Amino acid sequence: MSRIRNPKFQAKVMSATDAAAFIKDGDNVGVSGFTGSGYPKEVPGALADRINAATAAGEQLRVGLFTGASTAPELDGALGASGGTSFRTPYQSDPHMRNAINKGITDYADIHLSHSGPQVRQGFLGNLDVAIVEVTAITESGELVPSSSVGNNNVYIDCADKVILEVNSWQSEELEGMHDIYYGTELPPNNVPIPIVRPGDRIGGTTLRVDPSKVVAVVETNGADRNTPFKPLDEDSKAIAGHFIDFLNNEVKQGRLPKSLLPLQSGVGNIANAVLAGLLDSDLEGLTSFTEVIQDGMVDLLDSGKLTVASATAFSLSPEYAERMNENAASYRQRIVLRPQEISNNPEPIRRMGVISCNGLIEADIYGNVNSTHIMGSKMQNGIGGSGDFTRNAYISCFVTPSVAKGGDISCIVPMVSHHDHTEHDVMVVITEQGLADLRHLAPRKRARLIIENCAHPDFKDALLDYLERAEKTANSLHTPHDLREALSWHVRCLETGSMRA
Ligand code: 0RQ
Repeated sequence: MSRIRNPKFQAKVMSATDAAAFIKDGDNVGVSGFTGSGYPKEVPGALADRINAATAAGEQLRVGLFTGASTAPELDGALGASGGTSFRTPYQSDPHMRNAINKGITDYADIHLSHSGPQVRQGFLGNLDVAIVEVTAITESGELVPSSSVGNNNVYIDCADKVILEVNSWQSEELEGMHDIYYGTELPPNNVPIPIVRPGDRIGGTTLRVDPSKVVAVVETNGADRNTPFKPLDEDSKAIAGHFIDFLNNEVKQGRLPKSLLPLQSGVGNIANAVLAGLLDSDLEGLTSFTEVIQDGMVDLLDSGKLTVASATAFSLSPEYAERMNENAASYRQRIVLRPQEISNNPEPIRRMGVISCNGLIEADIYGNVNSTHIMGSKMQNGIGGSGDFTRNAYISCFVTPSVAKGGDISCIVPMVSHHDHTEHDVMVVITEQGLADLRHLAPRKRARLIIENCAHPDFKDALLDYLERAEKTANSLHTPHDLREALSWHVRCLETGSMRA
């Protein structure tokens, strides 16, 4: 049976090339897609072809690109390489898009994921001209069954002047029923509390609504999500996971956390996945998750029964696990809820339910400030993503990282971070393969000694301690002593020599 079950939508089926022709120079385009899942597979490539042809003919065709989060080579890759993206928001991680941002070709506004939808709705980012959204199916009554991510799709479909739908038959039809699409949010002053009390609560319907008169094109596709395999667990990521789990067990022992913990949030990437694998080997049970992405480790936890329910906005799976999800979606949809990102990442339920957050970082400083986004102060890596939504509002906020990067030339613990994403006020626990620093209740100088002692790599420990002791002698205060002439000298040295080593 066709995935397009409504005749009005059937009549709008056309090629990706014809659909892309609806996009004009200067348009803002809101697309589906979150951590490599649920992004449109064909229209963005057709748009990139048009941009390349326009450039070759000496004409201009450039668009502003809004997504849920990171996408894939067919979308951020193709549009980033074309140079036709004048503006990009929020999180991205594609090498071509990153390059366009760092070369100044693309303006990048690195907005918190929970803010991105509401800011479009509020008109802070200008008019949204076109939405391109992947769906699993269109129902008889013209509603949209979402695919492997929800992201900002509800907002983009509601706000855009024109809507292009990609109906992807690679996505399992049994995803229908997994989503919880809540239309109860209003703009201030009319907004109301979000009635989620437990991570698995369902507060909306299972489909997205669309005004059919705005739908200008429907494109049929059959392409897999990005689905990159995770790296095998190495000794460092196992050690990081071990420290994190010891910490959680101790919190339970001290009576600060219940035995089933509190809802867990886990960031993207290999280390976050390793932490989830560590939970699988632990004695912890009855766990829940209120997070933004479901990765392989979380699927294993669901399969084992240790995790009872997971709330997120998207999948980020390896090819093997994506296949498993597609085959067993009917079973997983009892235990997985996919929500719009303005809900999955919303500070209000995160704070109220007491989420335990765990995210990666680029560098942390001795006082516990964290840089998640910039290499050596200026160069954008990916973006803040949801790390701010969760960290700032978590019951216990944790960060995980290897203690060194680039073969040991760079210390991930530095005197002063070269860019601030999460301040010392928000960061409670820092974990490297060396150990864990619990910063709660500590004043800055005590934090510094603990981070250096427990988290820094042995090759950089003495130099960090030496910096701290000299700063204590020369600074204008003993509260957070810094030597401002030297605070960023490690980064300067690295830019000049390729290494932070003295
Ligand atoms: O470089 O790619 O050239 O090898 O940064 O680092 O160690 O592979 O770690 O993939 O977990 O990413 C913070 C970027 C960590 C990620 C960050 C280099 C390192 C490597 C990647 P290469 P790793 P990860 C929910 C939460 C922000 C968003 C977030 C991130 C590359 O976790 O984007 O948390 N976080 N969202 O070599 C120079 C340093 C470095 C460094 C690492 N100190 N200096 N380079 N690298 N440390 C999910 C979403 O929001 C969607």
